[in-house]
Amino acid sequence: MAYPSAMYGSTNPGSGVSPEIQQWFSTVDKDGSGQITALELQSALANGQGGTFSDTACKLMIGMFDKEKNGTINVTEFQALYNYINAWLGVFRGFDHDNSGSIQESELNAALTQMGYRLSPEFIQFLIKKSDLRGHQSITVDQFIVLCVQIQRFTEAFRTRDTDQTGTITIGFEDFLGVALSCSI
Ligand SMILES: [Ca+2]
Repeated sequence: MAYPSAMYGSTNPGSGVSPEIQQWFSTVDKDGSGQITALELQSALANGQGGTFSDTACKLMIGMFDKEKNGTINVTEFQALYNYINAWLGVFRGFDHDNSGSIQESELNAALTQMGYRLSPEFIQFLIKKSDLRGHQSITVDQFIVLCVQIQRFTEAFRTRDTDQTGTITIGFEDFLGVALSCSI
């Protein structure tokens, strides 16, 4: 088993918020509270990216950038999230070789291989099936983000326990439950 290099982009938003982001944020933040929820984010992504992101993907991303852990993000966090999504869109487009707008088995295999994972064809098929519940044999960009983030979280949890780097760990029951419940989305 080979470990991937870090996939997270910087979550540091830097100092300024661009006018474009500020404007988009204001449109989404209908009540002007200065905070947006996963639900509001979902409507923004539906309008802004020409597709609808799943509840799971929106909650995942809000959770990643919501520093106060109150389920909402402010404009600075929104900009970091926006950059993060754009980076993922770039990765996704790079691996969608046939420009179908979705990732097929061979494309997912290429993507995960480039990220440093060595996974069997059977496991790649399992990942596709798990993401694509309607049996369409392909995954969308938000499913791709959720999948990659989840794999990365579990990999990180595994790596910290695989101290001798053999690709095998012994794990206690409670530790196992802790990993499963904290890494799942
Ligand atoms: Ca494709």
